[in-house]
This record gives sequence, structure tokens and C-alpha cells, in this order.
Amino acid sequence: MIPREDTLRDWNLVEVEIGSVRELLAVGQLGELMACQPGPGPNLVLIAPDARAALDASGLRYRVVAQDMLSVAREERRLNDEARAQRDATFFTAYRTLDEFTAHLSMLDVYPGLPDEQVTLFSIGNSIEGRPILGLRIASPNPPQDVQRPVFLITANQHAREWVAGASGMYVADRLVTGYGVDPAITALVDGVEFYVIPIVNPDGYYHTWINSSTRYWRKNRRNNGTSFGVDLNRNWAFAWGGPGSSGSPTSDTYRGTAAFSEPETAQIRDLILGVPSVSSPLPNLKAHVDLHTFSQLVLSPWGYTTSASPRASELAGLTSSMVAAVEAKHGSNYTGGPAGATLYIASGVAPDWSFGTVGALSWTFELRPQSGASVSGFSPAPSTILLSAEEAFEGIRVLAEHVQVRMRIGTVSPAPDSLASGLPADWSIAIAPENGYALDAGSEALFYRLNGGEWSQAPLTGGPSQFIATIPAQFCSSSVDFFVEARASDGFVTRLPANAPIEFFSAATPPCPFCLGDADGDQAVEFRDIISTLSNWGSVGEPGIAGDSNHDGIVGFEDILAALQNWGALCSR
Ligand code: 0X9
Ligand code: ZN
Repeated sequence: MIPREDTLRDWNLVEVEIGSVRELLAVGQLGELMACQPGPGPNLVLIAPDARAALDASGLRYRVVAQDMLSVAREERRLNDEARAQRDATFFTAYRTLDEFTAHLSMLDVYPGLPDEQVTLFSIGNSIEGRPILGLRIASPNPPQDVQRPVFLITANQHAREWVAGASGMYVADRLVTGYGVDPAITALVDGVEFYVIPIVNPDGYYHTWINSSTRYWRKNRRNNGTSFGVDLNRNWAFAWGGPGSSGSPTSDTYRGTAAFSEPETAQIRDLILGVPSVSSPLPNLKAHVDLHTFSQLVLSPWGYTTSASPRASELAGLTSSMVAAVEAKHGSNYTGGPAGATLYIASGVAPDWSFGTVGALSWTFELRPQSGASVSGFSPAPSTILLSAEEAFEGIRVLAEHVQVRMRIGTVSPAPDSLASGLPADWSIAIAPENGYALDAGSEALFYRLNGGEWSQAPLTGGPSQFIATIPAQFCSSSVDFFVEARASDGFVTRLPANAPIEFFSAATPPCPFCLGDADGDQAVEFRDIISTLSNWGSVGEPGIAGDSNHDGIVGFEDILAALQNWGALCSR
């Protein structure tokens, strides 16, 4: 049943000052919490005309933000219609209907100039009302080094009314498809990562928010619960399902459903993920998941279901702050990062807890713009916000997409030598740490070196399992050695230090050779002891820097003895 267009008439949007859990519960009875962060402090609540007296009687402090939500919704619609009508309108300069999303996905699927395998439009199955849940798989046919790539899932609009989220998800897909082969950084991302983007997880709910102004603020899917509608898809995932911060009451906006994955929308994403096997791990190959929501400008890692610390907490915290920094740098806005339960509020059965807790993927909830819903609902900031929000979200996703490609970190424990004593080997201490669930293919770690720009040779590292010694072999005087280190991960992917070796490499030089022929010890004078050492080494071959090899050809030959004899007594200076 679709509410009449004027159902929202005279509903008030009020900001209630909440000081206790009791007050929060009371306000939840009176109206619909519109805040992304219900909790202490000001909370936006939608109040029906007949509940206003009860609100007054409750003694709660509040101020009216909007007298008539119907006119707020209508005004949003009017502004969007204006934005749509602009001559230079693009997909991202106005809010778009479900049909427009479908059309845009189809357009990207056949985007000209890209190989067929690169972009695939897929449906994971139908929603409750029978709409296909569409996504794009974006992955180039050129995986670097021909290994299996990490899978990155981007989902949006589990919550129907959060329109900026779906638009931002679509923007990510759009950038990846249209930037390939044009922007080298995007090309590298699409070569290195297999992306799955599902911009509208909840098509029925999204459709519903477009029916008329009174349906604009629908959140859940459109499951018919008998006397009411909808399951909150972001309470329906199997990790910690049924716990605090989810409701067993079908009328609640955080209704968790009758069982974990009771809803086709969530169950089919689960099946998609579980169906992406990994060659190097028993778990599916999903390595990253970002679930887009609005609003409040937050970057939230697991756990959502508890305020207790998650596994890998410092790794998640480091990534959260890198993502926040990248998101903020794009347009100078403010985002807050942290674990979801501790930073925002506890919610059980949320998507990132499942993809992190069950599959082991690095997973985040992004709450996009605006920061607060001060004067409007917060779910339809001005259409000009869409692109800004999407561009910010993209930068956070980029950080994570770059991170999940890392199999191995190769670091220097001692600095790479830049000078070598002639005739002596030099040791260089290296640390190798696998990342993202990969392992070091033991024995694959090696030093590559070349003399005076010649051919590369290879020498194994010694030590291990995490700290190694690279030994740069002894060289003649006046030589230069270039070198780099590489190691292979369990999936076959080779990592090098420096990362783009052998285009870049380290270099070290031996001191210049002694100036005069016959000066076997290089002390700038040809003395009797030089003749003796030349004679005693006569016939030695290939020993770098050996005394007596005064022409530095790697052999102490007859001509070296002659040179020493001829120059005996000479003082050498440059
Ligand atoms: O409650 C949600 O599902 C998300 N907020 S929203 O306003 N978009 O509905 C937040 C989920 C993040 N996880 C936790 N807070 N636990
Ligand atoms: Zn949401």
C-alpha cells in the first residue's frame, strides 16, 4: 500500500535534546528517529501531528526544525527537478531514479573502447518485489603478473533514503570504467583489483522513496511483515545477528527480520561473495568491502555490534586514518574515523561485521555527506553535494584498493650501502613481512645485483624467517654495483624493493683504483712490497681487488709484474 502523497503533511521535524537512554527510548516511541547517531545530545525526530501533544507533555527539550515535512520533501524534489533540467546536467549533478541507475549501469557495461571482459553487468538475483539487484564487475584482462587479484566489494543504499550513497557507489564504478586507459592511477587500480560495485542493494526501497514526497524517507526493504513493511537490511547479516542495536519488532526502522539473511537482498550478496573462491586461502577472495551510507561524515571499521576491540584493531585504525586523511584532503571537509560500535553506536547484524568477521575482508561503513542534517532531513542535501561527496568517497576507496594489493612489505633494517670497500663483501639487513593474509614463498627472497651496468645476477638472502641479510659480493676498485631485493608471495606475486625495480634500484660504488700501475696496495707509491705482493699473487684469477692486479682486469698476470718493476720507485699523484 502506497501512502497518499500528503501523508507527511504537518509532520514536524524536531531536534530533541537527549540526556539518557530512557529519554532516547521515550522519543523512539513518539516519533521516528531520523538521526544517524541517536544518542546523547540533539537528535532529529520526525513527529506525526497527533504525537506533538505527547512530546510537549514528555518534558523533553526540543526545537522545531521543520513545521511540515511534506513541504520539505516537496522542496527537495523541486530543487532536484531544477538540477535535472540544467543543460549541462550529468548523472551526478542531480538525484537519479532507479530506472536511471539501471540505464547508467547498462551504459557503463558497453562503454566504448574497453575490452569485453573488463566490465560485466550482472544481477545477483531479485529483490522481494522482483526487481533485479544489479552490479558491475570491473576488472581488466591484464592482471599484473598474471595472479589472482584481490576482490573489492562496494555496496550502497541498503538504506533506501540515503540517496547520496547510491550516487557515490555509481560514481566509483563510473570513474573506474571511464578512467581506464586514460588516468594511469585508475588503470593500475583496475589492473590490480577486481571490483564489484552494487550501487542500489535495496531497489524496492529505493523505488519507494521516489513514489511521492510522503515516501521519501523510507529506510528498509519492502518485505510485507503482515501489518507493516520492511526489514532493515543492515541488521540482517549473519554476524552477531539479533544482538543489541537491532530490533525484533517489525514496525521498527531497525527491524532485523525473522532470521539472519532472511532477505533476498542480503542473502544474494552473501552468495556472490562466497562464490568468489581464492587460490591462496580457504576463504573467498574478498579482501575489501566498503558499504556506503549517509549521513554524518564518518569512516567506520568493525566492530559494529560491540564497543570491544576487534582483531587486527591497529591495522584497521591505521587504514581508517589514511582513508579519513584522503577523504578530507579532496575537498577539505571533516570526517571522523573509528570502530563503528565505539564511535557511532552499537548495531548488530551489519554488513561490514559479516564481511570482516566471517570472510576476513577489510571492511568499512562510510557515512557520507552531509555532516549534520541541521535544517533539512540530511537525506537530500543540495544536488551539488552529490559529486563532492562521491569524489571524497572515491579517495577513501582508492586508499583501501591500493592497500589490498600489497602482498609483502620489504623494508630496510640497515640503510642500503652506498659505498663498498674494494675487495670486500657488504651485508645489508632486510625485513620481509607478508600482508593481507598472504605468506612469503620461502626461498624466493633474493638479491639481484649487476656490476657496472652489466647483466643482473641473483644471490639468495640468508637468515629469515622475517629478517634477512643480503650480501653484496666483493667488487674491484672503481666499480659500481646496482642492486634490488625481491620476494614472492604464496600467490606467486613478486614484490620488489624499490617497488618498481629494476627500473629503479640502489647503487653503491667502490673507491677509485690506485693511480699508478704497479701500486699494488694503493698507497700512492710503487715500493718493493708492491712487487712482492704482485709476485706472490701471480696467477690469481677473478678475486676482486686483489693486490697486484694493477691493471684491474681480474687477473694478476705477467703484465702486472712488468708494470710494478717498470714503475718501481715512482711516486704517484693525480
Ligand atoms: O545504523 C546503520 O545501519 C548505519 N547508520 S545509518 O544512519 N546510515 O543507518 C550505521 C552502521 C554502522 N555500524 C554501527 N554503528 N554499528
Ligand atoms: Zn544507512
